[in-house]
Amino acid sequence: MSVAVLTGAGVSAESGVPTFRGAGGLWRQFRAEDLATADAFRRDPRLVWEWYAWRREVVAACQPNAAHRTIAQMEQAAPDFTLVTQNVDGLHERAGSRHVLRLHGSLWTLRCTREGIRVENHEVPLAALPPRCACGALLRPDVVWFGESLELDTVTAALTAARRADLLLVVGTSALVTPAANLPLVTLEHRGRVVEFNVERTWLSDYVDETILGPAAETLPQWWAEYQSSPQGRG
Ligand code: BV8
Repeated sequence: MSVAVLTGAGVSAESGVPTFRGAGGLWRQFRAEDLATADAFRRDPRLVWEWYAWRREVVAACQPNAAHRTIAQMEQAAPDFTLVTQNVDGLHERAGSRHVLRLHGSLWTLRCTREGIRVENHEVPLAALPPRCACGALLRPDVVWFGESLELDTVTAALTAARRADLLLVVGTSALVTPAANLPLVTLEHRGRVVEFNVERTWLSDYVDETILGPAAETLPQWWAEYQSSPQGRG
């Protein structure tokens, strides 16, 4: 039984991390699409870094919630399990998930714009804004911006997991950003079962096998407990 989970910003909502498109998804009246681009960074690296520095401070004060913890328990229980996340907040790792396919990178890694080298950095607040590499070049957040391609090996692994999944759980995503939003369709195309967890219906709801409405920190632990005591889960 191959199980995969795809998460979006909604899985971190109850930890206090603002989602992108729901209430609170704005920062100084900017939309993510305005700031999460290479052009915005070229035009005003300080403004873009102020947004990321603010997000790092918000996330550093948040704790993983019961949905993150349930997904970490699933990884321990299911021999064939893959977690794919669109999130960059690192809360899955802090909840104990050990293998995380991070489609869009991480707030906690910086990348030199000249040499391309990556450095882990958990300074809150950042020592300098914008931060610079020892070589003098600007450091950028090591995230995938709109219009940038995802890391090929990460996307390939995520597509393979979606293709092989007998069961895919889609947790807290508006499914508006591609290629992540295509993963559930790959599972459906390969006759896997897809269960969506969200507080509202999305365009995916018409295609998936089941949509469970409610906050993921409540619905996912409840679903997991019922699944574990079902014949399927005990098998
Ligand atoms: C690519 C990292 C090839 C940065 C992010 C036109 C021009 C150029 C490109 C495009 C275009 N049209 C389409 C594209 C492709 C584009 C795209 O999809 N754009 C969208 C906006 C239409 N994609 C890309 O550019 C990708 N690259 O395709 O490369 C290419 C190259 C060049 C040109 C074309 C193609 C790169 C996409 C990666 C962008 N980076 N993040 C950062 O974080 O700063 S995306 C960003 O959105 C986050 O990663 C976020 O996770 C992601 C998706 O959003 P969600 O996670 O779904 O969050 P959202 O707020 O939307 O929804 C939250 C959901 O949770 C809601 O449904 C809500 O109801 C629910 N919820 C709330 N509370 C709860 C809950 N659910 C459960 N419980 C709760 N308590």
